[in-house]
Amino acid sequence: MRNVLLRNDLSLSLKFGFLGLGMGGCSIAYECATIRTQITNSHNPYTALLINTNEVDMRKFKEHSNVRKMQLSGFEKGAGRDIAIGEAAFKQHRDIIQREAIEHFADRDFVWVTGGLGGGTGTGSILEAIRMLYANGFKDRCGLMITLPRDNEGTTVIENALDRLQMLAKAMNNLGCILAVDNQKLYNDFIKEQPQASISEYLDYSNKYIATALHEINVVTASFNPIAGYHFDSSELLNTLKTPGLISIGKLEFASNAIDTANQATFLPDFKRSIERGTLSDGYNLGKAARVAVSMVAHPGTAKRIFSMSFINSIETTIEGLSPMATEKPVAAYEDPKGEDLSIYTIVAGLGFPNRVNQLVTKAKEAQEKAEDFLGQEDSALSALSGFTRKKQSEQTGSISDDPFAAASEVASTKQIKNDDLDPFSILK
Ligand SMILES: Nc1nc2c(ncn2[C@@H]2O[C@H](COP(=O)(O)OP(=O)(O)OP(=O)(O)O)[C@@H](O)[C@H]2O)c(=O)[nH]1
Ligand SMILES: [Mg+2]
Repeated sequence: MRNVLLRNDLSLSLKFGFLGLGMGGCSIAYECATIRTQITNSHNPYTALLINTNEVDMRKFKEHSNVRKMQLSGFEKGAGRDIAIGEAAFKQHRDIIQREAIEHFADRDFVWVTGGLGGGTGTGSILEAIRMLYANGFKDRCGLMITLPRDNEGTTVIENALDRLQMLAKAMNNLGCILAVDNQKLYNDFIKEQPQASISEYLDYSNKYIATALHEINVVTASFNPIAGYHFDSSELLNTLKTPGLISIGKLEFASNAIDTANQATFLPDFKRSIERGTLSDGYNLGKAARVAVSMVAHPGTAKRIFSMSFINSIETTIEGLSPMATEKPVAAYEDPKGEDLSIYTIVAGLGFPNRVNQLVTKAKEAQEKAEDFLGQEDSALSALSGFTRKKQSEQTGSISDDPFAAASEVASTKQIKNDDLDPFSILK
């Protein structure tokens, strides 16, 4: 499904709102809210409320009618990666944030609480933000979008993220979906394509990528007539987003002439991989999934050829094999009169945390062990130092008679020692 943003013949399933928290959360929310479509009366389909402590960071977001910015006064310098400060900042301003959220999200079908895990503001305020929305009528229409840090962001960032992930893990059965964006995965993909690019270019790319992925899922479920099988419609998309647990989205595009329906190898392995690899994160135990939905879109000519019963059946059988526990697994096929290729979108809901979280736990443990080793080394150096007594210089130099200048240097060094006696740390100079 190409040129989604340039077409005026598409519709949207759900009105999304984005409550951006901290720099990462605000950047993603802003990118989503600044999506512009050509759809009449939906040129600005999404809404964002951006909450941050840091005043300077807020300036990068331009004014838009559908974006509201709130800087938490008293915390202008940021939370400095301190979760407690981020949480305190949100709590202190909770009433006003609540008022703004109710006002801005009143007509929203679903609100994404969006935060980059690892810092102070977003990470610290995420639980409070969910509590606030739950207490104000958003219980059945909100979920979370969180980023997981990269390996090289340092121990504080990883530990902050794990701290809140532990709490989310305990509460997740009572929450809506959690969409995890694995920054390391997106970074690895990006660096392969653009090895010379900067981190800020990567972040920019990742935010656009996230916004587009979500928007496409929202469009594909509302824009076309189903031609075979089932229709995964807007209300089912909403039910899927309400499903507790992690959610993974996948996307696959084929040149339509690349597929031979009589030869499964031309499409089935790629289809399976696109679910396993996920667009934003991967490494899920798909066997645990509670729901899987597949939406396939193709040009009418291609659709007639490809969407045969046996093709749909092979897709259904693949899903059954991957996620046998899923209670709903619609496979929908659509004709797009303006489509050129075959696009397949999947959503898998009700999952546990991805393997990336295990990797972060291992990373944090390794860092702790390294720190202990390092401190151990320091201790042994200190005790070695305290047990060290400097020999007299004459003893160190060995046989004096071998050195014709020994007498002269002995006089000089004696003078030196006398002067240095004034400074207790002179031995270390
Ligand atoms: N995908 C993506 N991730 C981001 C972006 N900015 C930050 N992150 C991630 O989010 C994590 C938290 O960083 P920030 O959002 O800057 O932190 P904060 O919530 O503002 O917290 P403080 O600055 O400590 O108050 C980082 O460790 C990154 O992994 C972004 O623009 N896009
Ligand atoms: Mg910040």
